[in-house]
Amino acid sequence: MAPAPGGVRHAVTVIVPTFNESPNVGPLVELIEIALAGVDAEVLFVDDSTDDTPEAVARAARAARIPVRLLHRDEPVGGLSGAVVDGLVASASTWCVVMDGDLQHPPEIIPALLEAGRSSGADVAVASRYTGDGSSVGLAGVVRRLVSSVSTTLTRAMFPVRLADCTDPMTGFFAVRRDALDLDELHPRGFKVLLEILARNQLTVTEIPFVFGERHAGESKASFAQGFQFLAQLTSLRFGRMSRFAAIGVFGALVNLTLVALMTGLGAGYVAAVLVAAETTILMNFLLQERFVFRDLRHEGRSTSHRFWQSIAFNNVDTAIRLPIVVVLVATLHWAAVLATAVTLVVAFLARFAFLSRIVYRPRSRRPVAGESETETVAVERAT
Ligand SMILES: Nc1nc2c(ncn2[C@@H]2O[C@H](COP(=O)(O)OP(=O)(O)OP(=O)(O)O)[C@@H](O)[C@H]2O)c(=O)[nH]1
Ligand SMILES: [Mg+2]
Repeated sequence: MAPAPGGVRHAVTVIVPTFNESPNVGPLVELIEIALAGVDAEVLFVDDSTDDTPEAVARAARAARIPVRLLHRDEPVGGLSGAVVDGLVASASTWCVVMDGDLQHPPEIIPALLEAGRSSGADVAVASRYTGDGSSVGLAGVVRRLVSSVSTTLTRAMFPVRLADCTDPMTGFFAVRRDALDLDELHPRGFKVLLEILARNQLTVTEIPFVFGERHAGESKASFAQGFQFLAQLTSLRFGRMSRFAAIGVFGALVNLTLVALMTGLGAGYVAAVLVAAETTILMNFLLQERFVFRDLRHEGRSTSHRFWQSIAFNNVDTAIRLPIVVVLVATLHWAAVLATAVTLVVAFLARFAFLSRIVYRPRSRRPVAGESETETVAVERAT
């Protein structure tokens, strides 16, 4: 992964994702500077703000002795998580510390966090609200604290191995050994970047407790939408593409049967109804899988019309093969028609998923993720 153009290799980069945190930037930089006195460190703000946060960062950079950089993203891909990953890409340091920009994460414990990582030899040192003396007291309201602890328990239950040593996979405060990460593997979205990192990489974890404080100034960006995004992230991390593909397959099968029932009910011929229903479902499934299953791979593979005709051809061949097999299973082996249909559908489902993943949506070449961020970083370097 390429370091930021002109970026200097430090021992530590403190990555701070910011969205409209203007009043918090100055106080935060002052506290980080005190905490990291004598350490070869830089602060990197990865900013998607629409307010004057970039100016606040420029002011703080002039006042500080510690190097302060700004990576402002005009196109904020992946929200908070995307910002953190872009920060990791733009850092050349051995250790990256990730923390919020609103002072809910106390900068004074950064040295202890780094020391925990270094002395244990772990890849990630997590500042946890749920170990030892840690606490989430700064989360506004009982409901948010409850949601946080319930979703943490649920998440750990879903990843019993990868999260075995991490009591707080939802924290936004951690230090990571930059070389231990495969950034190309991450699909950053939403708020939970540590979960994405730990679920997709085989990493060793150590923890220290911390008290999640109250927001210093500015407004919270936490919302219901993020709650849904979190559930989508969790499902996707745990069950992957295949579960979304299966959901669309089941939905398609229901639409198919409903259409057959409707058309034959209205007096259409059986064969015509089956054919119209099959073609409609094939078309609908293509549109749904483009949007919900293979969205991230669309631009890396072949053209839309190529994908369309490959999918249509495959599904029609699939239908043409499946029907005679059902007839054979029923007529010669005396299987029930429903069982024979179900078995061929399951086999066809697995074959179709393999075909789509391996052929239709196969990337033509591995795109270097660093490319995008390098452009953005250049813009930033000018801004600071
Ligand atoms: N770059 C970037 N930063 C973001 C985005 N959304 C939130 N942030 C930053 O991520 C950090 C965490 O967001 P907060 O709104 O404080 O979320 P929270 O701490 O769960 O919520 P509060 O307890 O209400 O503060 C802050 O520094 C935000 O400015 C985003 O879309 N892009
Ligand atoms: Mg906050």
